[in-house]
Amino acid sequence: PSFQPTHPLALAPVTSPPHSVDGFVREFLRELNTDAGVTLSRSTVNDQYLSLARTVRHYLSARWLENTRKVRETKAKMVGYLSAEFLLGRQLGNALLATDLEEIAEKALAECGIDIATLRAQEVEPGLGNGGLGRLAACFIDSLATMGVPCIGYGIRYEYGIFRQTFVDGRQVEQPDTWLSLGSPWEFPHPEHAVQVDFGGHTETYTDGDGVERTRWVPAWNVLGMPYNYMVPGYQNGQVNTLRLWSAQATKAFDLPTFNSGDYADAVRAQTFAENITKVLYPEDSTPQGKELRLQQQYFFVACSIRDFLDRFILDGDVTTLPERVIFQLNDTHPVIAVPELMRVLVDIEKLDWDAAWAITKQCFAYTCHTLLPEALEVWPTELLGRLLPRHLEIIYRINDEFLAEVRAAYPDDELRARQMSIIAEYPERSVRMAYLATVAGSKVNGVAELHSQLLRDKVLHDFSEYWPEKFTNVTNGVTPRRFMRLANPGLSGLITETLGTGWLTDLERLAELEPYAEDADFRDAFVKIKEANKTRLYRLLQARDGVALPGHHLLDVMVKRLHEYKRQSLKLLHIVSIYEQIITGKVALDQITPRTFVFGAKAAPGYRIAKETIYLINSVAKVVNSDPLVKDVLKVVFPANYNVTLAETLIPAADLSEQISLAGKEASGTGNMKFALNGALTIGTDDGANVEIRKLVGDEHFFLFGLAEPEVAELQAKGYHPHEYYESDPQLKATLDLIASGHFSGGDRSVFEPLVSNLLYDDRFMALADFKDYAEAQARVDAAYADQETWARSAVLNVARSGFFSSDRSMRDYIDRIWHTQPLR
Ligand code: B1N
Repeated sequence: PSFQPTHPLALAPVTSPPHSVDGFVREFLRELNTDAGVTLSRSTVNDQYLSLARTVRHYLSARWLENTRKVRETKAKMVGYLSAEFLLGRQLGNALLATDLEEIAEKALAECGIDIATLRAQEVEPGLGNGGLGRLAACFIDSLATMGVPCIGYGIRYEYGIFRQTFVDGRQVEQPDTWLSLGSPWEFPHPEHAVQVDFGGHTETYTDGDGVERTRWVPAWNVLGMPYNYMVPGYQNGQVNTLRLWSAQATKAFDLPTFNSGDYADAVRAQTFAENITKVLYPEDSTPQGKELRLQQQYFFVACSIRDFLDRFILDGDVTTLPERVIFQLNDTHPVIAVPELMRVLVDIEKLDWDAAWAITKQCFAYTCHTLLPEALEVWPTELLGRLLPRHLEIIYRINDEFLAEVRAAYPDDELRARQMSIIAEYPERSVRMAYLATVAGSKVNGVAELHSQLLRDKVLHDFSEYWPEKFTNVTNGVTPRRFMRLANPGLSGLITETLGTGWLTDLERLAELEPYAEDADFRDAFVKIKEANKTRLYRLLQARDGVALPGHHLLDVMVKRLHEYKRQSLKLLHIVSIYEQIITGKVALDQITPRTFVFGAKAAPGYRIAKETIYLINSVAKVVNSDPLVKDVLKVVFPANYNVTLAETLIPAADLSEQISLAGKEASGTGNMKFALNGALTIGTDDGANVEIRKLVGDEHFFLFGLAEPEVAELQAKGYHPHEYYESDPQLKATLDLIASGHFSGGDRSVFEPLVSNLLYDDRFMALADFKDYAEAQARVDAAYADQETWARSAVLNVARSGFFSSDRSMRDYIDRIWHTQPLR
């Protein structure tokens, strides 16, 4: 739209409100009065929070509008980060930090008689992700904004994010996450940019005006994609990028016929049907269920996103310029249906010929794989995909035919190889292997840590890496130091700034300059005091939130991550039960025990039986241990419900010991491991994922390594793994498992944990028993190290000093150099 304003204010550029306490107060009260429609004296905490959020937002708007304009005008190449999950965490603190308004806002609110901490606590975090994958997306967009690189994140605005976990008698009970119910001040709906998305129906061929044979899709139904924009502010640099999340609504075309036929109830049902698509986040982490609604979600958001990008950034309509304007990064296989979608748009709608369209498409995508677990690699039955997206299935078949022709030409007489590499699997049912489709289409394929990328090349995508060695690369994950250091750990951040000056938060390798201070007793002292204060802060929170009281002087041993067998929470639990068993049987004296508090945080996918039983076992052990007077001074086990980003921000800075104990070769990277190291916890871990790189950087003496290495795991698997043999040959392991089986933690009922114990004894897919002894020995080394507080503090400081590599800014630089080839604005 173009029109000519005449008022001088309308002609001037948009400006920010004054950066002063008075300016802020004025802006805040105006929000409260005109938007919330209340006076200060009558306002609720929620009114105040919403108004504060909107006030902070005002300070970002001008730069946001300016950035978007500049990207359009300069035709800068953008990153289009396509992700089904963005686990953002609370927005207020980050927005205040980005705008450098923390002090001003605090003072301004104090002058209004409001404690800003109360308002901060009012925010419900948008839990639009499951775990590491979704949080990684959030860290990446933070880093890109901070580096001034134009990026648009595209995802789904789930009405219900990851479920709220509660415990009822020790068992997980899921509650809906109603994050939108008190208002969502950070989002801007843009109904004028809504996009129609089609589904179902059939395809037909026709001859166009030029006599060319073409295909068109005749869909059966459609929904409307409603975009909601979120600001993604860079750290104090004036850059604001956009995150655009899509919400599904009924289209008029969809419900009007029913409505007109007089069946009002059915018309409303139609609306509900459409809205179902973005109703809820699938709560499986790493093991997605092949549900039709999930495929609908995936297609829905990528179809909206591609249409949106073309409409808003390819203003001259010349789609052949697309590779100069965007690189779409596929965050795992969840958005991979974008590949046939772009082909459909280019061939069927833009009327490009197939080869030209394919040449463009191949340049526009790159693929990140986040797993190695075979059950986590998404496949869609062709029956389902063809029913929902008939044209896309045809396109996938053609991509596959042409690809296999290439493979057969490159490897004549090797039909087995061609079949192995086919995008279409024939068994157990004909289906589309989304990871193969992404690999064929992507300009690059990357894993998320050195070891993971190596295993991708050697195993999961072996034939592909042989065929296209240059396509494969690694980008080790990272985390944003703004949220996970500066916001989560203001104490440590203050000490670092006092010591190094400013600048390290956007140049995290500068933490290396802390190295000499590991030898400085005053510095270590300050460091230890901060750790203690962080523990106190955590214990206050857990007291208020979960009603648990914890002793101050224990070693704080933390395992927080999704509950999954491969991550081996059960191994941690065996260690705890083993210590407890040794105490109650008198094998060790109490004064030999290092007092420890064990913290678990973990959600289990609602349908994951063993995971839920493990939660119940942890809570059952906690109950017995915590109420046993014999061990009350040395052992505490706590499992606060509903671990999320907000809790992580208080928990991680308090930890002494970080548990990263997955079976080697199973955890693609891990990112919690990095957050702990950066906050001065020492790691006990296997040689897995990014642990390998953490250990290499911090040094063996400052890392507690244990367990089988990946090649040993493969070897043991090949020769046959018999967990029962470990049980028989290790008396302490036997005593530990026997105590659980005896009913000691289940009021004498031996049947309760029988399935879990049997699973460990006779199956143990992730070899917890094989690693138990070595784990216990490594824990003994932890105790010994902790006994010397000076040495421990030195190691903790060195962990911080040597972990600068794990900033997501560095990950972004790697993506830019190796994959995206984009530039910062200006
Ligand atoms: O992605 C993280 C890694 O640090 C973790 O090691 C990895 O486990 C995690 C299906 C996933 N891989 N796959 C998923 C999530 C949801 C879903 O529906 C799979 N998450 C990971 C970041 O690279």
